[in-house]
Amino acid sequence: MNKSSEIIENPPITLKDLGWDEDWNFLFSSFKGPYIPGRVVTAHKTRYDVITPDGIISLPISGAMKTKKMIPVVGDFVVVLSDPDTGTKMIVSILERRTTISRGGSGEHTGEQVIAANIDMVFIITDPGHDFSIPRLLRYMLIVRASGAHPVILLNKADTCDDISPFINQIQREIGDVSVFPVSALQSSGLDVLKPYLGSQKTVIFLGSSGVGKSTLMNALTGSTDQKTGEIREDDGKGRHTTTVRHLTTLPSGCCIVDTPGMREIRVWTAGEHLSEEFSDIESIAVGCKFSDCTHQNEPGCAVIQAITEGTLMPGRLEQYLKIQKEIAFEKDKANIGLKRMEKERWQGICELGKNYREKKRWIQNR
Ligand SMILES: Nc1nc2c(ncn2[C@@H]2O[C@H](COP(=O)(O)OP(=O)(O)OP(=O)(O)O)[C@@H](O)[C@H]2O)c(=O)[nH]1
Ligand SMILES: [Mg+2]
Ligand SMILES: [Zn+2]
Repeated sequence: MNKSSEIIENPPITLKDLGWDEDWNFLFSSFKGPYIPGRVVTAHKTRYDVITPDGIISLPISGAMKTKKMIPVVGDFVVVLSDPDTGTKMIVSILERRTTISRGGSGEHTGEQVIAANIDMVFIITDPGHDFSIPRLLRYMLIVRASGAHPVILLNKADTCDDISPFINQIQREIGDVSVFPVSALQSSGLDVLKPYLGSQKTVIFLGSSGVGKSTLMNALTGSTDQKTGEIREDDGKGRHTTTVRHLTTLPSGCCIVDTPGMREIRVWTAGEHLSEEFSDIESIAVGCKFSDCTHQNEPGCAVIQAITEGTLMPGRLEQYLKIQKEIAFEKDKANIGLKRMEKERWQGICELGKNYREKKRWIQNR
């Protein structure tokens, strides 16, 4: 066995089971040579578990990809170099993504952080306990809207609550255009309504805080205990998360599902148009504001403030809108600062090269 790859298992899963279709085939056909297609099922730090026609293989990425910062994520369809002469196996390219689930970078990281690719449907999972928060759900909704995937909200742990309907009503009232289903992953109840979303060749991802029951739901749907759930917890110093890596698995229906670790911080990474879409109620009222650049905070003739005074718009809704708007502007600034810093570092690098060259030249002349 060569050092660059290692066959993990040989599953009876084909790429077609994972959503490989004519369009992917077309994109792949431009790669001529000893290449095979694959789909990333788990992305580790520097290696990727990829399903290929040869089975699941743990692979590194090529040096060129590293240089271009072309980093695969779970769900990516990739091009794998599989050279029978040298035994080399590595990922050499990523096929153009149809959708990307992204968020703003957390902490030191700036810009877009891609969580997963080629996702059709997102199950945003919450519970009727301490996790329940409309602002949090709104953030997830924005992430999904910007991704091109379709959102569904699941209120898990319905068994822990005598009456779940007030929670559903509140989501429908304050978030609007999205399907909401109460389920109990632990008791495997309410799951039948999810079947239409779990069709063959579709990919679904679970998003939600740690402990809401994403992995329990994954196990309930797959009928396995493959995903570790709440009882076993790994303390990473920043919080306790049971799932630590994003992982794609398949259902007998042919649907792919991706379990993710709970998100600590949900920074929105989106263009303004998705904010307008999510808050279309405010945007349509704002058409009546006196000033076209009204910030709906203290301007005269503001139709939004008037709607709040008249009770046709909830103040909390405007508060959320303004908060997320500010956050998106901040993320953009942060990304711009990051770009400027990169540019500065690049110039520093070039200057450094120049300095080395001049020193070398001087040394040769003085010899
Ligand atoms: N009562 C009840 N408990 C549940 C339900 N679903 C999950 N749990 C429990 O909630 C705890 C957390 O479940 P997990 O599935 O590990 O949660 P998770 O969202 O995967 O968490 P992370 O991997 O940390 O992001 C476990 O103790 C589960 O047994 C449910 O429907 N009802
Ligand atoms: Mg989990
Ligand atoms: Zn206004």
